[in-house]
Amino acid sequence: SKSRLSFAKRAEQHRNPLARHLFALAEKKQSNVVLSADLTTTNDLLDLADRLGPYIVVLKTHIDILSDFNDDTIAGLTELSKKHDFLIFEDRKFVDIGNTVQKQYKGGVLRIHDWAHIVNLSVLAGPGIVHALEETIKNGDISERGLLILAEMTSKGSLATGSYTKASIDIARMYPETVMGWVATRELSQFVDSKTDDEDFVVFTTGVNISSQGDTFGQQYQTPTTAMAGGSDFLIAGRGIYAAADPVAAVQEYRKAGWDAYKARIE
Ligand code: 5BU
Repeated sequence: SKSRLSFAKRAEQHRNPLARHLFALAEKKQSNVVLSADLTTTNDLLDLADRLGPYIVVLKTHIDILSDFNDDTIAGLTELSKKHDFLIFEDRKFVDIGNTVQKQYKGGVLRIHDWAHIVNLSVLAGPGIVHALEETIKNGDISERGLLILAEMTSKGSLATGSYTKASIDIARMYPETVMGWVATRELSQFVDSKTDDEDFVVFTTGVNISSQGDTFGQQYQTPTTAMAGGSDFLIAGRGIYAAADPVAAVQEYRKAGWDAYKARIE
């Protein structure tokens, strides 16, 4: 496992350029916060991204929840990602056969591949989905694009456990050039073969909230501190930050909690 190494070291050693960029950004901004910016108008989304951009390393979007998605949405996000130096992660959760997913990733009105550095997917339908997305990435002329596999989910009763989680990791390891890591609640070291120690899959953890245990639809939270102690690398938080009375104060609190916990675990 690489969780005891510093992000600086992991940036130096990583084979994937997007992972290197991410680790370097985290060191530079002293933050491992991914803001889940689940707002539903372009104005609200861009306003939040502009105010909180300095404190985060990745902005996670659900682009299909916007009521007024248009070209300015993407122009605005792209401009803010450069202004504040954060990556964009579209939480699209691709799940179909490879041929369909390629079209959903490249085309449609959303043209996700054009603007999202990171997207995620489920391996419910087997490895073909990763093959298809990887082909789009490799054939495209945009260099920094990466995939995350949904190895676990945070909601109560999730079926992404046990052999499903293990299969997610096995498939990730088939595509190390484009799969930069997975979304999981913890390190999953029981599934990762420690013999192959040039591997360094990045762990993104959703369901992070300092002041709540969950919601009425089965969301289950842990804190930044427990997530980092469990082997997470990047903390994804939504309502805990954007729905706080003062989102700027909240993001600073999550950033400090995440960074302190990161510092405490490295060698
Ligand atoms: P919250 O407001 O911090 O609960 O938002 C969590 C976000 O992470 C939201 O955008 C979900 O769609 C997303 N999510 C999740 O909550 N749990 C998961 O297992 C995965 C994504 Br994968």
